[in-house]
Amino acid sequence: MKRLLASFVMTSVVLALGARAVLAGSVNLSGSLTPGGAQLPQVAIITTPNCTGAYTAFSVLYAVYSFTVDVGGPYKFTEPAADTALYVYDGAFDPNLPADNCLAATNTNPLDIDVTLAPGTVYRVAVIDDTFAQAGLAYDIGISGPGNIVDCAFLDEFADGLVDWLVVKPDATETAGSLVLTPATNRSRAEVVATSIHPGCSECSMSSVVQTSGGNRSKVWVLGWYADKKNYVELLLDERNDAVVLKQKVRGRTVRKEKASLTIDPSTAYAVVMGFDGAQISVSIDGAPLIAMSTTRPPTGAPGFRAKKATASAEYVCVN
Ligand SMILES: [Ca+2]
Ligand SMILES: [Ca+2]
Ligand SMILES: [Ca+2]
Repeated sequence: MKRLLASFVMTSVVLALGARAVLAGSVNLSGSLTPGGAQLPQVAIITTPNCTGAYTAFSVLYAVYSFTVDVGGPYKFTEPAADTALYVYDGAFDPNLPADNCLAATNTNPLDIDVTLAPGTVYRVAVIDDTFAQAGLAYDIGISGPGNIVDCAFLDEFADGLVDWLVVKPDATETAGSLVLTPATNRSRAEVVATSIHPGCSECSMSSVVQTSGGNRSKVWVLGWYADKKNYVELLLDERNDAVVLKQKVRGRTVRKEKASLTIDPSTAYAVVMGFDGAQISVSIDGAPLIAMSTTRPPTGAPGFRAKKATASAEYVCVN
């Protein structure tokens, strides 16, 4: 079969990602493009290492994944098949306009390209069947780099101005693309959890980029595995004391607790990744492993945030 003149992305079927290590600096996104599956109506032309901005009018099978990183730097993208092409997007991906937001692209097989990424952005990677035949193929996208990579089975970029998370305590808004928590009074907590739209998970990871206004007695928490008010995991970001404290709550009791020192500055973004691998709850901030807390009680639930005597904001939440 001939290859397309340009190359590109594949598609869809974002199911069944294999088992992955928690907080790993690499991830593999594997699957199959199958005739009858999702297609791009046109192909963004590639001159490795990027899109040219032009298109070829030809429908191709594709798959696309969203992911985040917690450390800035070069990340390697590989794909071993003979007839694939790959695109990396900085932000949103529009299947109808697959050259928009194209950050990097390659159709030189086997695919192997380095792309500079940073925390705070949700990236997409797309793969296409780069043949005229469109008979489908199996793909295995490898991504590796200096930070933790979380591909987003669940993603909220807080972009639509509507808070559809469960508001446990007001106030929560989506402002300028961020979730913002503003406790109503100096004594109260603002708290939101994703239980309204997330089914919960156990052996999973969550990534977010958060900041706190800080100040005396300020407390901001990233919540994980939130099942209900008595069963969850909380990570306290204590700006004043420059520490993080991880606790697991079961039936309202703290059953596990670990603390680590970390300089936390007000109004500064921190990339937080928490994961549970079946034995340990791990916490990494800006790519640095801070806590690995063993537990015999597997937590299950959804992500969330809480703030007290501080305004807190989160740029996104990505869970897998
Ligand atoms: Ca956002
Ligand atoms: Ca929203
Ligand atoms: Ca501080």
